[in-house]
Amino acid sequence: MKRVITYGTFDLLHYGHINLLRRAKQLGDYLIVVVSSDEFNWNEKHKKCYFTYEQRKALVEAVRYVDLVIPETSWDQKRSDMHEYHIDTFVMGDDWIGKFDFLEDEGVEVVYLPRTPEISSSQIKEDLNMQNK
Ligand code: C2G
Repeated sequence: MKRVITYGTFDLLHYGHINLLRRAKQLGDYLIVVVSSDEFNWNEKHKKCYFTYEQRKALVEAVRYVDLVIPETSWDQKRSDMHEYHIDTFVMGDDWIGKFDFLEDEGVEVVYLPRTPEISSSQIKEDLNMQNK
């Protein structure tokens, strides 16, 4: 059983996220999604999420490609996650290209997939703000 993992905030879940999750699942048989906690988002990514971690977790869990959702609480958990969850392939959108190549040292394949253009959680917020003006 080939095990794939990916990380993200997944706020305001949209078709760009779904495109990523579908392609990640196509790389294996079991997909683990590590969703950033509220504290991690605020302290480390300076992102204020619209949905809480629990709400974002429930949305991602509802996606047919996803087999398990766990919390991301630190930038440093990736190395141990690869071993704890017996990961074969690590996947991220190519806005992160090169940033996680070090995980190859842990014996995993590192794959960067093209992002879906034009859509992002921040773009959605911006567009909604404009409409309310
Ligand atoms: N994504 C995508 N296309 C978009 C938007 C996002 O392919 N239009 C991908 C991103 O490249 C990422 C995943 O969807 O692989 C989740 O995106 P975010 O929720 O923005 O996650 P991010 O803030 O990049 O957090 O430790 C890694 C971080 O947790 C990644």
